[in-house]
Amino acid sequence: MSLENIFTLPSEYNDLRDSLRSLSENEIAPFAREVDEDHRYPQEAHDALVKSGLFAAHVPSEFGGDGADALATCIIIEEVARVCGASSLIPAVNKLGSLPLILGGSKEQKERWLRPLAQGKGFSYCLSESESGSDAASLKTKAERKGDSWVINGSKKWISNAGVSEFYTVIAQTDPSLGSRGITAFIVEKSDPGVSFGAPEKKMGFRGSPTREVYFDNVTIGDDRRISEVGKGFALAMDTLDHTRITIAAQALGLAQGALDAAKKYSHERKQFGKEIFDFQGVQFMLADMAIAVETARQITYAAAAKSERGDKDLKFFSAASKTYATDVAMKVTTDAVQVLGGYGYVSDYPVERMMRDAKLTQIYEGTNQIQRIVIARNLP
Ligand code: COS
Repeated sequence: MSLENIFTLPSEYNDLRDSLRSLSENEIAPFAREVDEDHRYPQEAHDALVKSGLFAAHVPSEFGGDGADALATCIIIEEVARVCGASSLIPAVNKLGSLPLILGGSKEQKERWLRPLAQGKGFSYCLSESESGSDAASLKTKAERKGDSWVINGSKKWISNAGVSEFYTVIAQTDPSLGSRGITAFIVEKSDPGVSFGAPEKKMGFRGSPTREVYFDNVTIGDDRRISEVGKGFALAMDTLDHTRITIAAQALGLAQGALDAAKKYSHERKQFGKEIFDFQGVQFMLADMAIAVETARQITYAAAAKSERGDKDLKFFSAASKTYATDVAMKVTTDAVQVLGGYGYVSDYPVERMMRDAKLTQIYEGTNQIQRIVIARNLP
């Protein structure tokens, strides 16, 4: 037996991290505060990611993407989140929106929507509704078969990057009498007649990423837009989340790492009682606990990503566990980073209060951490 390369990333992942680190610091970080304060989409990050082929790096190379595996995609999201949470939602949402197509679509359908995605046309995921959040199978948006077409009516809520994205995976009820077995997945385009968007939500964090309702008013599409078997859309939506909840773990990990880095730097700059505050054991213990938590979150997130790529049997457990653990870590570490910076942590001159506000959402979206614990309990090792 050899331990060579066990618990050590192969060098290509470290190289990817290095290039993302410099892209994020040079082209994304300078706008992070502004997009948060102005509640505006991070177009600079969008353009930088498209230019470097990382807008939707998970798209297989046969469809014009980078063919990044699940771990590489996590590292991309983590590194962008380390400087700007809202920008990291670009690659994360693009994977979430398009994974049902990758898992369930035909070759022609993939050709049709993945290629433009890789080139910069975003892809959002429409599952939640105003009355259907944790109980996802209770969704009411209807798709009715009319001859060769489907007619969609209803609305979806909390849709990340709505209005910016060109394409939308819509999970709709096709036979209400069948419950979760009467749900089907479709692709709707922004330009389809009958599609419209609500006003952007006024959010605590992730303010650079627009969250809006999406309305469907007699949106009539062909059967070539259906990407699941009729009645298999709920299983496809859940299968998707088993893979993408790991990207939220990666995003949380990036936020936590960014906050830890800022707190460590500040602790050496700030002097009180005649010395750096780093020299006080009270601060050292906080930084040590933050670093333990971040590194532990990284290990489970990367392990989960490898399981996603391989389709391991224990993916459901690892996916939900990594999401729960890393997002709870992000909340604690970003809050502690604010504490280390004191008054300076509480104002927007430093990024840690923004990271703390962003971290809160990671415990809520793609399934609350309470729902994750249900999934974990149902899939105990
Ligand atoms: N992969 C594939 N199929 C799955 C699945 C998964 N991970 N989870 C459930 N299914 C299937 C089940 O096999 C079952 O199919 P059959 O009826 O054919 O046996 C069906 O879906 C219903 O499953 P279940 O009864 O477990 O569904 P529940 O209504 O109890 O819901 C939870 C399960 C709570 C886990 C689900 O509703 C959920 O994840 N909720 C949170 C939603 C969410 O994350 N929202 C965030 C919005 S996306 S940003």
